[in-house]
Order: sequence, then C-alpha cells, then structure tokens
Amino acid sequence: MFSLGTSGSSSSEISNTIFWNNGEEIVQTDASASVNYSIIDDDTPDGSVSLPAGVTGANNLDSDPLFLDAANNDLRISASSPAFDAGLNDIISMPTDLFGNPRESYTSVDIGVYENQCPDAVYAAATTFFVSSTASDGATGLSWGDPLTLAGCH
Ligand SMILES: [Ca+2]
Ligand SMILES: [Ca+2]
Repeated sequence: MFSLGTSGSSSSEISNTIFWNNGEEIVQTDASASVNYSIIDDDTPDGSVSLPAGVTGANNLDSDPLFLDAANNDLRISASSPAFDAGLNDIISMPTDLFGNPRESYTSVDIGVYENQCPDAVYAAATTFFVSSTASDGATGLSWGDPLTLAGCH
C-alpha cells in the first residue's frame, strides 16, 4: 500500500486486508493512514505489528495467513489461518467474497478477499465427508447433497 500526500493532506483507511510477502508492505509519506483488523508482514517476525510513522492501527496481526497455495496464486485461507473469523464485520457492504461465497461465514468475516466456508466446530465433530468431482466451491461436504470438491473445503 502506498499512502502519498500531495499538496495538503490525504488519508487512507484500510481494514480486513492481508499485506503479506511483498517486501515493503506499507509505504507512507506526507499523509495519514489507518490500518485495522489486517494481517501485515512488517519484515520483523516477532508476532507484533510495527507500522511506519504516520500510520495508525489496531487489531492487526503479523502472522503467516496460511494461504492454501500461494505459489500457485490460490490465496484462499485455510481453516487454521489467523485470518479466519478475525475481520471486522461492521465495514462489510458486499454479501459475498471474490468467489461469490457468503462473506460472513461462521462467526465473523475473515481477513482477506476470500471467506473460508469451513467452520472448525462442524469439522471437528464430523467423521464422514462426502467428495465429488462435480461439486462446487463453498460446499460443506457433510452430505451427498452438498459434497466437497476434490480440493476440499475452502
Ligand atoms: Ca513484526
Ligand atoms: Ca469467517
């Protein structure tokens, strides 16, 4: 993210966003910015987020978002990701994620553009999963009427 001020002031407010593995994640000059409920790689893997001067924020994490397959551009998060249910619901204005799946799956919105559709509590109790080569993303896999894809639940 670049937050650049020109001839006066500007400000940005970002929430529910993953800034990860891109080198310098946030560049801030002569402007103000607020980043909240986000995952930020600040190049110091110490568990806490250090923001550049002029940037404020709260409820941010510096933890690997555990993308399913970042090397192949699959930026959906796993159910064990720290992004799971860690976003701010109040700012969500669209009912679906980038895949068209429900945006507030399980108890809260996830951080990032994809909502994981696999509630941990359901899967912890399940003993059988149904999988089909013709299934759709967003299925639960808990019945033949709602089978998982071969890639599993995301
Ligand atoms: Ca850090
Ligand atoms: Ca969620």
